[in-house]
Amino acid sequence: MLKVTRTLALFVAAFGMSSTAFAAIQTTTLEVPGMTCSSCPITVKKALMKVDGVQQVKTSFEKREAVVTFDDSKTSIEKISMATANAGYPATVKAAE
Ligand SMILES: [Cu+2]
Repeated sequence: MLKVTRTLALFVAAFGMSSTAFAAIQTTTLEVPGMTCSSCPITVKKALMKVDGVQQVKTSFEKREAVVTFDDSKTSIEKISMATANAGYPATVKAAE
């Protein structure tokens, strides 16, 4: 246990500022073409917010997209798009920041 802690401390020290690489907050725009009325974005948002690690969701019915902010140490784009697909809205990645 002590050894692990020491190794981790050295690792953090070695990487300095980039220690945030352990958990990066990412924002991804998903294209959700299946949203056909103004209540669809609400369903999509609810499905996305249930995913562990998702921090913020902004859906736009006009643009047929969902902007998802998530912690990539807890979830992934694959899990996120699976959540919308399970809710009936298959999504594809539009752009990643
Ligand atoms: Cu709808």
